Amino acid sequence: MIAQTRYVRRVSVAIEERFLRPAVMGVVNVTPDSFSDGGLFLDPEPAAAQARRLLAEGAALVDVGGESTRPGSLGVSAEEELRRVEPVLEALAGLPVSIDTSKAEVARRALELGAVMVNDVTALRADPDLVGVLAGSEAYVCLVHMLDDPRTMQDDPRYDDVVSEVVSFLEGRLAYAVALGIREERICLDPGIGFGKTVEHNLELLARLDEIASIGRPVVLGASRKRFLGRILGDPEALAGPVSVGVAVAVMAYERGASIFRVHDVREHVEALAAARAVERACRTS
Ligand code: HH2
Repeated sequence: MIAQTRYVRRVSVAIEERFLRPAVMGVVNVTPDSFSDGGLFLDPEPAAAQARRLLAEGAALVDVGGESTRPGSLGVSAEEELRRVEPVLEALAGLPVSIDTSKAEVARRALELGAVMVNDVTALRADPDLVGVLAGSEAYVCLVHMLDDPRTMQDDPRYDDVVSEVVSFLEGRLAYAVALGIREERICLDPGIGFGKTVEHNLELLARLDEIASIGRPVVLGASRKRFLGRILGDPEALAGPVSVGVAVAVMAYERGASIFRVHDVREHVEALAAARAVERACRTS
């Protein structure tokens, strides 16, 4: 008989049924160096408290990460990542948690501890063992577009047509994941705002987000607090962006078909997206 791993279970509905559009995913970075909240939630207690706060503010799930992927970052070992996230995941048992990791070992442990989603910014390219862990589980999976890796991704990123290149990348990673046993209905896709993109690339992806949605899987958007939001306002040195601009971008992305919004400021996004949804419904009925 084939041995059953402990995390084979739980989430049998399609991701779009479990996380109704628009769904907000709250960010909890258990890191010393994340670009906007690094060091704030490094200890398990404040991290778990922040996750509970974000869920109380209306997040459908929280994304817990133990490794920064900001431009230029070098990454950490699986041991260090686990040391950071394990106690937080233990404290959040029973709550809807996503693990932001590219490592099979971290994902495996997170799923054992109850995580329902694995959010991999490398779209299953960094660790060849991750796809097997996911195929053997019922976890949801987020596949993200990134040019190169965090160390080099912002070194003069170039595309002929950023949107069609991101679309064909995501279609390719979706096909790979499905071919290796991850059910399509469990997968969502993310154009990777800021992952190897200039301000203009990010804006074009947002303007033409409907083309990403046309792939047919729920689209995740992670624009929250990213530096391009500050640069839109004319500050060429901005390292992070204001909440107001992030909320505006999220609403525009919703109108173009985005489903899940990965954000640090949950209440503001939940409220703005509720308004966007009400207007969308009014359009349909008028
Ligand atoms: N962005 C970051 C991390 N994970 N996951 C998805 N699906 N989409 C994103 O855009 C995304 C992501 C980077 O933001 P943050 O976690 O706030 O910073 P850091 O990587 O410095 O921890």
